[in-house]
This record gives sequence, C-alpha cells and structure tokens, in this order.
Amino acid sequence: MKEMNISGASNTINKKVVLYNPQSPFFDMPLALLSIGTNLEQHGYTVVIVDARMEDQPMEKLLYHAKDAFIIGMSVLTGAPLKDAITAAKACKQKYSDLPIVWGGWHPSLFPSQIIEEVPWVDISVQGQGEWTFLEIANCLINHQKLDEIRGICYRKGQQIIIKQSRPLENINQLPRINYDLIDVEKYFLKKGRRQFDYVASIGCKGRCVFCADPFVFNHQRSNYTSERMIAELIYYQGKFNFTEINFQDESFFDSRKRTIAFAEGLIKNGSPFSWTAAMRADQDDKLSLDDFILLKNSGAKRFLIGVESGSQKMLDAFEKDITIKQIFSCADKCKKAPIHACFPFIIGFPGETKTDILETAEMMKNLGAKSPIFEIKVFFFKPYPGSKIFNDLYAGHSPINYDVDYWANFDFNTFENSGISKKTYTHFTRLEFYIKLTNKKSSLLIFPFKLFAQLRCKLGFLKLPLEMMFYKWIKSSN
Ligand code: B12
Repeated sequence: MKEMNISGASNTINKKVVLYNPQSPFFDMPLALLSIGTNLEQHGYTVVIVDARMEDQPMEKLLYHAKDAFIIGMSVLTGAPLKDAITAAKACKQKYSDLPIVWGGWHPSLFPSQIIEEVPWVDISVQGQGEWTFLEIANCLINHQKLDEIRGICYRKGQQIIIKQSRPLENINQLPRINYDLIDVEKYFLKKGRRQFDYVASIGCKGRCVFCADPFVFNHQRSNYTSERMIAELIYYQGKFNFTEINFQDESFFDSRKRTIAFAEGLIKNGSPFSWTAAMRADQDDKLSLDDFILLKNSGAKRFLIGVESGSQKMLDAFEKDITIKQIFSCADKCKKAPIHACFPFIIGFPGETKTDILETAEMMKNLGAKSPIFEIKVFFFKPYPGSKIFNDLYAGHSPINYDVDYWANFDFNTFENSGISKKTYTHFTRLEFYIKLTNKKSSLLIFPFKLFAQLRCKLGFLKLPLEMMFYKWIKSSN
C-alpha cells in the first residue's frame, strides 16, 4: 500500500486544480464540481473542469491539464462513472505518479475505505459535502501540512487506512455564487437539445426512505438557499445564458412552503422568465393548497417528479416513506387542476412484495395514468442500492456476491438483471408503462387506433401478444 507523498505535489506554485467528471449517458451540468471549483477559485486557485461527456478525447484532455496541476479531483457515482473514474485515475497516476488524486461524490461517500483499499491510484476519498473538505485538502497540500486535522476524508498512512470523523453539513448560503464559466454552458444546451439550465438549491433530504442512500451520505441533514438568493442568482444567470427552462436537481425541492411561495412570487414579479421542473414529495402537497399550485404554475412550474414507488400502502410503510396513497392522489389532483405536468416513478420487485402488492401497484399506475394526459408513469426495477438501509438489512454479512469495487463499477441500476424479479413480471410492467403512455398521447389519425387498443388493454389488464405495440414501434422507428 503506497502512502501519498504530500511533498510530491510538485506543481504547487501553479495552484492549478483539475476537476474531472466521468462518463455517463446524460448531459446534466456537473454541479458538484462547479460548486467545489468556484469555492477554490475564490481562494486563489486556478480551476479547470474536464467533463468526459463533453469531450471527443477526454483522457487526452485530462492528461494535458494534469501536467501542470498540483491536485486532481474526480466526482464519482456508482456504476459507469465509477468505471471511467478508475481508468482516468490510473492514467493520471501512471503518467504523473506524484500527483495526488482525490475522489468525492456519492460512491466514495458510501465506500470510503473500500476505494482506498482497492483502487491504488486514489489517494484520498471524501465523504459527504465537498466544498470545504476539498479546499482544506488543497490548502494542506500547498502548505505541505498533514491531513490529520481534516474531517470527512479517508486516506493511507503507512500500512494503515485512516477514516476521519464525518463532517456536519455546512450552510450552503455561505458559498459563493457558482461560476458557470468554468464549463461551456452552450455545449451542454447543444448536447441536451434545449436551452435547459441545471441548478441545485439545496443539499440533503430529511426523508428516511429505506431504499435511498441519502440518509447514509448526509445523515438526514439538509441545507438550502434562501428564496432571495435563488431569485437573484437565477435572474442573473438567465440574463447571462439566455436559457428557457431550469432543471432543479434538488432531492426534494418543496421542503418549506414559505420558501417555495416566496420563490414563486419572486419569479412572477420578474415576469416568470423561464419554465422550471423539480422533484416533489407527495406529502409536501399537504402544505400547499390548490391556489399555491396555481401560483407555482404561474411562476413557470412545468413538470414535477413525484416518487410513488408502490401502490400498496403496506409497502410504502415498509419503506418508511412516510407518505400515504391518499396524499399521492391529492397531489395528482392539484397537478391536474393547476395544470402542471407530473411524472410518477414506480419501483417493482421490493423484498417482501407479494402478488397482491404488485397488483395494487399495477392498478395505481393505471389510475394515475388515466387521471390526466399530462401525467407520465415510469417503471423501475428494484436493485439493492449501496448504502441504503434496505441493502444493509438484506445483505449484512451473508451475501453470496462479492461487492468489491469491480462489482460496483459494473453495476447498472437500469437493467433488470440481478434485480430479483422474473422476466414475466419485467415484460408485463414494461408493456404496461408503454400502453399507459400511449393512452395519454395526443390524438392524431395515426395514433387514434393505437390509443383505442391501449385503453382497452389497460382496462382489461391483458398485455399478452402485443402485436400492435410492435407495429407501432416499427412505424416510429421507420419514420
Ligand atoms: C444530476 C444527477 C445525475 C447526473 C450526473 C451529474 C454529473 N455529476 O455529471 C446524471 C444524469 C448523469 C446522473 C446519473 C445517474 N444518477 Co444521479 N443524480 C443527480 C442528482 C439529481 C443531482 C446531483 C448533483 O449535481 N447534486 C448537487 C451537488 C452539489 O451535490 P452532490 O452531487 O451530492 O455533490 C456534493 C458531494 O457529493 C461532494 N462531491 C461530489 N463530487 C465530488 C468530487 C470531489 C473531488 C469532492 C471532494 C467532493 C464531491 O461534494 C458536492 C458538494 O458538496 C442526484 C441527487 C442529488 N440531488 O444530489 C442524483 C444521484 C447522485 N444519482 C443517483 C443515481 C442512482 C443515478 C443513476 C444510477 C440513475 C440511473 N438510474 O441511471 C445514474 C448513474 C450512473 C450512470 N449509469 O450514469 C443517486 C446516487 C447514486 C450513487 N450511488 O452514486 C442520486 C443521489 C439520486 C438518489 N437519491 O438516488 N445523475
């Protein structure tokens, strides 16, 4: 095990930091690196962000910038991004063996010591919020000091792996306004195919859902921007980047009614200059009246993502989701009346789920889908998620699988393999999702007969022999 040679960070005169965002299939702006990078800039560092998703030759670009950097930071999610981050860290270390490499983000927050044990190219893994921790690491390396005083990190020291005490969540209002010029914003608009700006107004979530890793990573703590800050920043960014919509990346945007309403009123005062989408917990609807929903709509609210997970109250209680089926329908009613588009994701295949629970879920999907053509139903298949309570309960100490770094690098949340559900259930629910979507499509001469079939199928629950589905997909693909 090789301990990092802190004095080996030979380019400290430059104060150049390179931040790397690994490969993944979507083009959301790298908000974590932007926030960490802006904070470093404010403290006199030069920051370069290399986003692998935006480059033709990302590794060449990373190595080019690494040459005169004194530290590299990488943001790592479980799955494909982890796989790419391993390759990138290895390439950097092989070329510049003394260059310290720091990983942060959700995967290193979940597996601090596993990374240091199993990925020899990584020197430090950071747990939880990164802005303050990374700055302290950078200062430490520049000044050739020891890492011992820094909270929320894990690293090698001789033969030992040191895991420091975790860092409580800091108030994000202390952070400077993000400098989006660290990335080429226009390039993201181009890749997305629309002028959609990414922004996050909070960190953490107070929910305790057993299938989510948030309680583990942020320990039920949460910090959010004030509504005044959000309005001032977004109006400034809109003037600068001329976007038409905002994609709020918050785990749960509507935590406080007061903040939500002040934000919406602020946007209306400024002429509702863009549309926006955000994630909502269905119980947050209790705090918001129909008039509030209409106000949100008038401020530009276009689409809410409302996690349902299951149509069985028994399962929702087992997930400790603290949400009732009644609240979900009440929330849907307000979206319909406002009107605001809504997407309702479901998850099939939870441990302990019975046939009755699955049938209740299918019914709920159909009922919600039929409520309004502006509603969308999404189906996912349960996979034990690293760091979640459900994962720990299921596999603590007696799993047949070796959950090493390699396993997590090849982990795919989106496939149904290893999800524990049968091919039959998988097929049934992907077809149901397809037919519900079709019933909500705008009518046209072409769509009309397909819609009729889809409505009938949803009503009867008969999804076998989907010939018209195949025909529809064939027409679409040949257009
Ligand atoms: C935007 C987003 C994405 C973007 C990626 C953004 C990017 N980096 O390029 C895209 C769309 C690509 C994405 C993909 C996926 N995502 Co996603 N995503 C998010 C989302 C909504 C926002 C992330 C964000 O920008 N947050 C704002 C920043 C400021 O917070 P942060 O990311 O936590 O960063 C802080 C710390 O983590 C840390 N940090 C982060 N990076 C670094 C780097 C260094 C060097 C340091 C020191 C610290 C550090 O410091 C930051 C500031 O304090 C989060 C939920 C959330 N609100 O966090 C889910 C989330 C991160 N995603 C998640 C999941 C499950 C996925 C997918 C698996 C979804 C799927 N079904 O495919 C895939 C991942 C893998 C794949 N195959 O590509 C999970 C976590 C998964 C995990 N264990 O890694 C989250 C938490 C959602 C959830 N609650 O389940 N995602």
